[in-house]
Amino acid sequence: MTSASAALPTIVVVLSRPQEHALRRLEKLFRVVTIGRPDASLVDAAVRPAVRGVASFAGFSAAFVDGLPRLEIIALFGVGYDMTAAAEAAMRNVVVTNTPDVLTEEVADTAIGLLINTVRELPRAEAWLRAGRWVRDGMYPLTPMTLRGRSIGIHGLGRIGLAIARRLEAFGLPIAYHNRRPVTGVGYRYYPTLKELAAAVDTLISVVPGGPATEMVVDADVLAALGPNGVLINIGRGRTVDEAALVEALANGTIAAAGLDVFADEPNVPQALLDAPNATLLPHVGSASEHTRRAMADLVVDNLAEWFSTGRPLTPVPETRLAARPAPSTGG
Ligand code: NAP
Ligand code: 8YV
Repeated sequence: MTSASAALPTIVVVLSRPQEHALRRLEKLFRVVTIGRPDASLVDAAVRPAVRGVASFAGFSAAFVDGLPRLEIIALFGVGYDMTAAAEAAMRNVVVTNTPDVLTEEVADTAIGLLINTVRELPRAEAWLRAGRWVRDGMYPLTPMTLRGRSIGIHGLGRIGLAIARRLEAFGLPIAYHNRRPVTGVGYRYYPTLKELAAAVDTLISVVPGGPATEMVVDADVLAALGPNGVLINIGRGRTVDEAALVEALANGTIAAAGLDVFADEPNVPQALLDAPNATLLPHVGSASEHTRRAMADLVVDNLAEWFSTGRPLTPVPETRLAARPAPSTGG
């Protein structure tokens, strides 16, 4: 360590996968210690008391916060922070930031692709071509489902839900939604319960945050309400859907098809879903372009930079919006 870098605030970078560009930026601004998972004991005991910030590409627990006594901020990679201890961090006056907005359009694009693939069976049609069946067996069969005439229900009309809705407006499809509260200034019909929304539409797109309030709320009742022409798209969090009920609904025709980007126990996908011909499955790639992942990583760095230069993080999560920066201290 040079004497110049010793004067910079110490931050820990928790990486689950390489983010070279963000790491290089962080190294210019901070004295960086890198660990592979959010476990404070992986930080040298002599360094732990000096750590003031964390850039986490892999979440964090309350024990992790407890293990870093001088911690001020954890900058998370990703907008969803359901698998983190944000509330516990807030109680310890530690700011938590996430990466909203910069991924909204990418995730909405992915949702539309997943919807079309699910309804028009495009991955299966391509597999037909690649397997030589176009030559051998002729045209791929006409798809029983179409987007034409469908009505859309958005479960979670937030940043991404709205971006999906705007795209589907251009497709000429009617849109309704369910949130805990109606959104002001939108013309889409609001349903106060998810079951009422599911009963009113035939295409349900779930994009709510994970957590206890949304755990398995897309259950057997909601799927039955969606009906035999029903399509479920989930691009929010896997645990929002009761996967066992979904498997049964796909097998017995309670709904027609599902398109899933997220699963309850990633990266493990239930065999019954892998075997279901009417399920279209993606490995959580909603935001996964180089462009958008770079923007997310930049926002992680920008949040830390702002905190340590102005005391005002750019995108704190609501739980920690009021956390305050301690009086400036010098060094370490
Ligand atoms: P957001 O702007 O906060 O929108 C979330 C929406 O969900 C809000 O409209 C909120 O409205 C609603 N909501 C929250 N809790 C609810 C509940 N219990 N019941 C019904 N509605 C509820 O968040 P966002 O930026 O759109 O992101 C949404 C989620 O998408 C993230 O949290 C993340 O889990 C997921 N995501 C997935 C990917 C991917 O790669 N697949 C990528 C990015 C994000 P009310 O508060 O009025 O209820
Ligand atoms: C990321 C996401 O895949 O932002 C989110 O909530 O689910 C995705 O953009 C993830 O957070 C980072 O691995």
